[in-house]
Amino acid sequence: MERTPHSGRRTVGLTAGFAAAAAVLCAGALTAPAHADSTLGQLAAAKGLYFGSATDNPHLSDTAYKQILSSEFGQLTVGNTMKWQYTEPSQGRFDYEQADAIVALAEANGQTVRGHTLVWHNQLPDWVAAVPADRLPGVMRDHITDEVTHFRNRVVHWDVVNEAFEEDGSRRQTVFQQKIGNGYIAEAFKAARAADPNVKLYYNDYNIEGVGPKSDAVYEMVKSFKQQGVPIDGVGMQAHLILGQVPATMQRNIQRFADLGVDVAVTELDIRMDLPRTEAKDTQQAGDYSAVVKACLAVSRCVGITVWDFSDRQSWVPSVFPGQGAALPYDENYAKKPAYHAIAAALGGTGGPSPTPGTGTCSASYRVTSQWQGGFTAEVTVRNTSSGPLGGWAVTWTFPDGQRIANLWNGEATTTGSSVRVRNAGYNGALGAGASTSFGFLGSSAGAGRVPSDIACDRP
Ligand code: 9MR
Repeated sequence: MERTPHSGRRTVGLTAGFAAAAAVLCAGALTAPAHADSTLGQLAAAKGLYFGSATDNPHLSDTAYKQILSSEFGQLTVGNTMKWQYTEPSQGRFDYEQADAIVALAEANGQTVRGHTLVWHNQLPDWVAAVPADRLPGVMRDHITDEVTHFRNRVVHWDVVNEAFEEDGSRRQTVFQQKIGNGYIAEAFKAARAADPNVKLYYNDYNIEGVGPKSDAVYEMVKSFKQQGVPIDGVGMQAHLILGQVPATMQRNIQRFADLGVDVAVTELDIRMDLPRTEAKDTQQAGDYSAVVKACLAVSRCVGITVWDFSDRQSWVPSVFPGQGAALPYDENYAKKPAYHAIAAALGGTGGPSPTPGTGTCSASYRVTSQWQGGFTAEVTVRNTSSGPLGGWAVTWTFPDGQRIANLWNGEATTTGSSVRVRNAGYNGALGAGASTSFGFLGSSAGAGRVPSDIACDRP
């Protein structure tokens, strides 16, 4: 598809890509192995879009987390601390300290920032609901003006209004809807434009990824904004998706918004599953992530994709949907999951094993992650202990207490009696100097049994 110099993807994507590449070059000089695989941010930038992650202030004290956040992504979204509750906790008292910390980190890393979010019914301080109807438009405008002005030239997109529609396409009865009426969304966009003529202004919502009553309603709103000259530049499709349920109409839906003359961004992507993870679910999830990336890539005005944090350790999903989770491309221990490799492959990366076997050496460590009557889960971390590349690995051990593997992910197991040999999967064999990956399994036995004493790692 033809990409014009005026398309949103070209403008935003190249800026992000350039910056991300520069950041990685700097990091590379200090720590990265010479032949490190391209990051998701770099792969996306090469295709003219960004690939980013949401983050939140408390996570940044975890160094392993921060290292991946800083190196892998071309864009960050401030997951919480740009919301009204944090930025104007009482009327006229503005506080950007926490959001500034994330923006400063992004700037230091050469990452762009999406601003999220100015007007939303959630995480709204109580005082706003108490403002009389005739004063609420002014209060809303003041909030937008102050925040957009504060972050002028530091964020590339603003989610101006978030989640204003119900599933049936009617307006959500928020305090803004009830006290200001239908016009509040247009008023919010006008205030944001007045405060920053350059930032891209987005309407953002969930369950608008496919064609349906809710996305139809957003479509009609965008169409009428365009007709009336209300300043809108983009639509954010959050994409909090369920395993196996990427809407078949996603690409067509992105395209119809693009055809109205706005950009589209996938703003909060995660794909949740019923726990526990299994190899089959991981494979399905990898295919689902790939489908989303391909739908975006197919439309030139789809400017980028953001995951709603990158690791299952920080995901919002388990706390809101009990029994569900494992929604992100990295696991709780920051190992890349099949979803990660599928995203990389969809973005044009190799997504497979290194073509050279490598000369490195490796180590393996075995850890029981949970246990119950009759079963357990364990995780084995494989590390390239040499200063050269490792093209593949095989881990062996003997179960001391009659344990059996019921289901194993991120590797291929062969067992003979109590002897086990696990080879890398197609996508996690190549490890740069010092890098690590992990595989896991569900085992059966009375309890977890003892940890094997003869665990060893070698090239296959
Ligand atoms: O990830 C955010 C979580 O930490 C907050 O507790 C939650 C409060 O509603 O908001 C989460 O982020 C939401 C985002 O701002 C808007 N779309 C849905 C996201 C997940 O709930």
